[in-house]
Amino acid sequence: MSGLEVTKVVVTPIAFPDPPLLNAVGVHQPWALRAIVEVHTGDGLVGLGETYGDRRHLDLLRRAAAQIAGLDAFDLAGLRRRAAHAIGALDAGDQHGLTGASSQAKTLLRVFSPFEVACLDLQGQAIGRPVHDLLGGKVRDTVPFSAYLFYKWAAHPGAEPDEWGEALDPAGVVEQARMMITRYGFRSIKLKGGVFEPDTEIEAIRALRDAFPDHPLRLDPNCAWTVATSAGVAAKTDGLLEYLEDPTPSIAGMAELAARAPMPLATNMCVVEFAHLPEAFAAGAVGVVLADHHYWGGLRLSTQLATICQTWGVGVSMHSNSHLGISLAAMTHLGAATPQLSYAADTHTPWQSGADVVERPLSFVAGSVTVPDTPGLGVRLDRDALARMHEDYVRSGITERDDTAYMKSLDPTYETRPERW
Ligand code: GKR
Ligand code: MG
Repeated sequence: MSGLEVTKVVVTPIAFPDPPLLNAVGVHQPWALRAIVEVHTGDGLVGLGETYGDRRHLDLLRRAAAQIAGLDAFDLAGLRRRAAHAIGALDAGDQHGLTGASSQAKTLLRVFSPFEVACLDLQGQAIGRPVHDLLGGKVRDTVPFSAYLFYKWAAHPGAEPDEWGEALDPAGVVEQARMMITRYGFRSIKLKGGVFEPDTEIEAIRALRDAFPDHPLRLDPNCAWTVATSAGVAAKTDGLLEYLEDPTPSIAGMAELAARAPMPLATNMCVVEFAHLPEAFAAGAVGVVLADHHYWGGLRLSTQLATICQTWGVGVSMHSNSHLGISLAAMTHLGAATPQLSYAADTHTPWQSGADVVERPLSFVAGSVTVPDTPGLGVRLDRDALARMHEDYVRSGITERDDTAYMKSLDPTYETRPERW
């Protein structure tokens, strides 16, 4: 298809306001970073991708972007070869400490992903079909998402309280859940833990169960607990959780725990690339893998991951980080075309208070996003918003997500370590 030759690729780092959400490694900074990828073709089509905005990742994105002009947007194998050539042996590392170990293979898939999504967006636009058709067709018309709760302060120090207020105890967590469910209609609830000692977080889970008897619940302390502590939490939350997410680090630790835990263990930290699957599945370490196309190598490889999970009797859910509407659209197409998705997907969308880089972001009705049937991803770039958010990126002076450094700047005594409890 002659018109689908890539003529230009633009990578734009952006920043948008983020509330003080607490987690096992600190607190979200006042600005969250993303990078927006535009892939342009000769006949004026623009394909979109969205990914992390951290400096080293951005550098690799730019190296890859420089190699893509001239490529046919249908040639995803060529795209991967060019991305691999562009980044060579470089490894972007994992500065966040929340999405598992890094490796060169994972770095390549993370760099490839937004370009793959943008090329699928282009392919869909060119043939007049939605991206989910390119992934094998949709198996559902709506994709369910979960209410993603965080312990949080009322405001960043020195700022006015945000609309969500403070959530530092069970009552605050329940109130946050109530607001989120009233606004968005979510039917599953996830609490980000690893902030307070485990019994305090179990109290919050019990309070959520009392307040929402029919909503499936999840707790995710991002590896803040030892195997022994995790086993204690698993016993105390028996019957309360649909899954316990990343209670403890490593495949071996999760396998030891899984043998005793009454509920499935889920992960976006110990199984984060294809090379981890054989050991983890053979050891029975995890019952649910959280797919995330941003680092599993895009939408097509994520559907393959789901098929492998199914072969091993492992469930599939979806992980998220702070993100905007291009990612939400990509997650929705992936969710639509992944029969194995057996849980509501995570999303940080409610925390972004309506900020977006797309003109009409997809929205939630009764906790789900209706799958778009328009060509491509079904979202268009809002160029004024992109320019504004890029200025915010420059003005913020933030070039890396670093929840720990921000927390330490506010509380010099703060320490973080895996298996803190
Ligand atoms: O936004 O603080 C956060 C989350 O903790 C995020 O960074 C994690 O990667 O949502 C993620 C998770 O499920 O671990
Ligand atoms: Mg997680």
